[in-house]
Amino acid sequence: MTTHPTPAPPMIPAPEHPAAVRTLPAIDAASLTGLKKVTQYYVVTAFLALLIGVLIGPLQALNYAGIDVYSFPLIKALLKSYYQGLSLHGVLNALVFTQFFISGWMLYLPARDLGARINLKFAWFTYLLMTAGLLMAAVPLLTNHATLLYTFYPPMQGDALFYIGAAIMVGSSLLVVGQVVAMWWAWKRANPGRVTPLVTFMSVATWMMWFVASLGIVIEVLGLLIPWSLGLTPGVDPLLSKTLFWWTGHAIVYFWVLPAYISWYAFLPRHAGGRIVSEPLTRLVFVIFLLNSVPVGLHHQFSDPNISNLWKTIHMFLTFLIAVPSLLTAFSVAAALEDGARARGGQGLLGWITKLPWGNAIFSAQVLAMISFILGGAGGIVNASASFAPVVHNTAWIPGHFHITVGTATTLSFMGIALWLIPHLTGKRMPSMRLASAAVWTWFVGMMVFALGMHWQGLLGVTRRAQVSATAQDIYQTAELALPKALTGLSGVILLVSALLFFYVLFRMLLSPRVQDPESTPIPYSEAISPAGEQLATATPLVRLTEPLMVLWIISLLLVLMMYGPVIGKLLGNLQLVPGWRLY
Ligand code: HEM
Ligand SMILES: [Cu+2]
Repeated sequence: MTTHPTPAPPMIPAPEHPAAVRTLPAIDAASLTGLKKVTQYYVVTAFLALLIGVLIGPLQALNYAGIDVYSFPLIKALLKSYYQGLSLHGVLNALVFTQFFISGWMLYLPARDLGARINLKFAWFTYLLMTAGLLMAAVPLLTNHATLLYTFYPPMQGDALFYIGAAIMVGSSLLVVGQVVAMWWAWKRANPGRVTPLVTFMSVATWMMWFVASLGIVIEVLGLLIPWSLGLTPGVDPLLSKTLFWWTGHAIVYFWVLPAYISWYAFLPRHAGGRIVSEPLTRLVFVIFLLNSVPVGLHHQFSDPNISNLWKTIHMFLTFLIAVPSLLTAFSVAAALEDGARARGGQGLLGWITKLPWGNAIFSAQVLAMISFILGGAGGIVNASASFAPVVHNTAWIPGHFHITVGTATTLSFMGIALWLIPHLTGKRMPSMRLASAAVWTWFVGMMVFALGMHWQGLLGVTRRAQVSATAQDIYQTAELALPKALTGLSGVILLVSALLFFYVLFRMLLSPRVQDPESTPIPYSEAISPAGEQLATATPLVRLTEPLMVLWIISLLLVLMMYGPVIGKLLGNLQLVPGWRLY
């Protein structure tokens, strides 16, 4: 039985999926409305950030097509330099959009899954604090006082306000971790012996992973960058900072994709009329991510001094290992879709694919996102290999890679999810499936063309983070670059059209009146072919092994300390403090 106080009528039915929790009372209508409102604020803030961030992208694509638009009066009035635009693009898209969307999404899902009545005041406080941090960091970004690119590597130095705002924004996400873990723990105590429902399990494991991952950047910003930018310390050690940055910086990519995995596993089968293949396997995948996502960051530092090759190699192998749960995901989700397609009469070895609901933008966005992720993941293995890394490191290949991972696997999934989530939160209706589909397919095509152009340019040695269109060096004018440059420029145009279509659909939906009961668009829970069951006593060993997330959380923290302790210890023993630079 539950410990929640004073249930108030009227009641909203609990989720209809088989693993739904029946011992908690249904969440009451007022709290549900409140929960939906705060989630909506997170999601809308996220998409506002994406809107601004994405509008800068095509300018950069034109740069890599050899076309310099940064001296145009309008653009000059808005952006002081290519690099200010690039800093805004990276921060708004990769850090702000993702974190806000995920905070709303992974607060809402477990609360609904468990039927828990959360502390709404705390949820609003967290949202407002996160937004305050964002606005603080935005001031120096917009005034060209923090043109540091989204990695803000020292000794490049920005205004203290940027680091303080970023710390508050990232720190607020840890409050969401606290709220969700506490919610789950209260449920555990109220339901001894029960198996955690799958969506909650995936959300809690992801938040736990993010907590361990975030420690690197939290230590970097609080311990090194803020005191340094305030002039309290004489200098900063760039290598130590960079190492702490990549402690978080690689794992953050799993913080970006796992929330999409939740949807691919739990909801995507439903859109296709299929079932989750195996809940126990899904739980295993998330546990591997919890344990193995973080101690891999040195694959970003193969060429850095004062870090031994032994540790670089260990991190490299751990990176290869973390490809395994993604492969498990690709096969499981494909099987779930095949299950749906065959139920709809699909036949043949591959013929079933034609029976999938490709015209449904909610579905196609997420499947195209997955396809993109398969290609991106393959490229990731190349990036992480010590032997290949020197070929692609810091070339256009790298942005080519992460636009088909975070820029498509995550972004396109969130776009697709928004198409049902916003009606579900607000009772508003999606205005046009055709326009939404057009947005989704053009995003996919645009990003595929972009990836082709950028990977190709990278292999030919074009550097990333360079205003190549404004340089006099004819190395960037050779004939062999003509085609990849043209492809990159073309992709920028396709993606601009796609973004305009998507945001048109999104804002028309948001600005329209409420026309239906929000709950008439349900959370698309899928059934499972092989469920985890409800009671631990009768569950399989795999389910029982994956249930104690608290213990696994501690193990994951210890693993990170083991894999980073000696590396950071050595750097601390040989500190090299240097003063800050402003290059902008
Ligand atoms: C309209 C779509 C987009 C286009 C045309 C685009 C284009 C580009 C280009 C050409 C670069 C490389 C710039 C350089 O290295 O000098 C870049 C960098 C980047 N983009 Fe995008 N992008 C788009 C959307 C996105 C999205 C959706 C995300 C993430 C959610 C994203 C995240 C990033 C990040 C993190 C960087 C690296 C910034 C840095 O190096 O500091 N982009 N983008
Ligand atoms: Cu990485």
